[in-house]
Amino acid sequence: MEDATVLWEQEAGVAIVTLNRPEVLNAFNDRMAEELLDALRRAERDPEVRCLVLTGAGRAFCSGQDLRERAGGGFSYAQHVRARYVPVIAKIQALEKPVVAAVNGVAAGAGASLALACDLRVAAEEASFLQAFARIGLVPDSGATYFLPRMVGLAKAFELCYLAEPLPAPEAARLGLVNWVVPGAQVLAKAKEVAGRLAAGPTRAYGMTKRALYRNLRADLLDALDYEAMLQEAAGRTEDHREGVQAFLEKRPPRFVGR
Ligand code: T3D
Repeated sequence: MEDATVLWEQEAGVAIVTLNRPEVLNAFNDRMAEELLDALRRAERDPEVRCLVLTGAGRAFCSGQDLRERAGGGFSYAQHVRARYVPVIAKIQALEKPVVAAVNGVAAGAGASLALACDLRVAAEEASFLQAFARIGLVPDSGATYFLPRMVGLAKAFELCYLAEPLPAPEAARLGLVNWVVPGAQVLAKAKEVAGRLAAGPTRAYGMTKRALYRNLRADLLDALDYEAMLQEAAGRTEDHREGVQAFLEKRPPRFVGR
């Protein structure tokens, strides 16, 4: 049997999902897109998984669409993007659990979009983000035009998309696109450390926080305030909320169970 294009490991509430086509810098073929979506669904279903780390095997995070599959013609780009990339990006956004990208190396094209779609990014010092699309006469997809201007501002987004030069991780951190930059050998360990902390947190409150942050990007203030109140009603009924308050009153750390 062919090797899996996406690997799954699970440790103490954290699922580590690794893109596994290192010979092409983890470029997406159809199979890898399907297997990644399966892994995201598994993370969604499994109550033992309370945080997800997404990373790449070898020296890259992900180089976007496998361009060896793009020689020739007679192919619908719209259909392909909708069938393969949109479900993955939408699932990461809809997943009510924290998702941390461990960007171990270059993230290019849809691979950069994939990293941007995660909630947090830990990047290796030598990693970079490349809006590779213009280099091959395509437009940024898989959420790049949504995430980039929100994270770095419109002027920088234009520069990155038009000039298609690699953005080194330290500069990406300065711009607010990356949360932590660490030496390459430590990137997975740092991501696991962050993920471990999140996996021990109030999972349902995190899930609702994610919903509110995304939803309220499009809201006016009164609408955002009301949505927060509605979610607070649900968060206030969780076991983790009761435990958090009890722990505060007893002057001890909380033991959140994710319910
Ligand atoms: O098609 C649709 O459905 C539309 C959707 C599009 C979404 C997209 O993602 S479009 C953008 C596609 N991606 C790219 O254009 C990036 C292509 N790759 C690169 O520009 C460079 O490889 C990198 C800047 C990412 C890294 O450069 P470097 O010098 O570190 O590595 P390399 O030597 O270029 O690559 C190493 C190997 O990986 C090489 O194979 P070889 O020669 O050792 O056999 C290279 O061909 C292969 N590789 C890298 N990226 C891809 C790839 N093979 C197929 N597809 C790739 N995307």
